[in-house]
Amino acid sequence: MFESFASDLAAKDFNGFKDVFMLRLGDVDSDNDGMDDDWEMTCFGSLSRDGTGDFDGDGVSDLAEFKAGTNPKNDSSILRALTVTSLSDGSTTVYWSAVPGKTYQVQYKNSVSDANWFSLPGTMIAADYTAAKLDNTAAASSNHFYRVMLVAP
Ligand SMILES: [Ca+2]
Ligand SMILES: [Ca+2]
Ligand SMILES: [Ca+2]
Repeated sequence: MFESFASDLAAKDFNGFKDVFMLRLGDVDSDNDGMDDDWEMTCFGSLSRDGTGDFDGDGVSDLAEFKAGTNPKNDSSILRALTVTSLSDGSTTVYWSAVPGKTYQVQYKNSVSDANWFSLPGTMIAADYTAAKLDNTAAASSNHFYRVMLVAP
């Protein structure tokens, strides 16, 4: 935000009073590929990548890394489940690599062949580079398969 007496910043602004202008520096996506220009310039030095490529070859597209907040030039920087721990009372905790401030949803299914995923109640906002979610629904005897999803802001 800034104030200016300039008469050439907005059309027909001839009254001589100062006006308040808002300039948006971030979140500009001039090539409409879903990735902010600032981020593309910082990571790749140009806007030439369209998001479908996988610069670092970690299996996650540049666009998906932008959304996840991971580093598209580092193949160890990806969203992934890290470990699952189960206690004897049947409660299970899923840990994953996270980016602070991003929101995640953990889902599970009882068999790999099941068609549908079920969401554990509640999303969570990561406070650190590792996030964890407790699953009280997992009975000690059953299998649960997990996935961690990024929730769009
Ligand atoms: Ca862009
Ligand atoms: Ca990648
Ligand atoms: Ca990466």
